[in-house]
Amino acid sequence: MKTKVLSLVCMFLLGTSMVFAQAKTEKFEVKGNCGMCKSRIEKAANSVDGVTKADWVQETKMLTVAFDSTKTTVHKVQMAIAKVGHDTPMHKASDEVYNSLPGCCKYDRTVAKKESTGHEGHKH
Ligand SMILES: [Cu+2]
Repeated sequence: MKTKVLSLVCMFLLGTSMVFAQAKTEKFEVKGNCGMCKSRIEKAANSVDGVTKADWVQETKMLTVAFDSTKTTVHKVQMAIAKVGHDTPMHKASDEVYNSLPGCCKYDRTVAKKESTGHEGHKH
């Protein structure tokens, strides 16, 4: 009887912890240039369900985002930002969206070009 009550209490505790919102704050780099980028990035982040706060700092290119981890993930937030044209560590914006950005917003994109192997292998 006693163990039954205990297991019920355990189940109750597990259940409630899943219901309560899990506030989380993450910080990551988002490529951008100007104030227009700032509002675009923050708007994209805020459009994600579960995001409660988004703040991008132009000088450091760092976005601080607060969200409910039961509703969304950093992954989803970064995906939404990449969709509007800004590169994030996890997701890169497509060339198409990037090219459609206003001139001032075309941030420096250091494209890591894959070099074709120049080594032919020695012949004997
Ligand atoms: Cu801009």
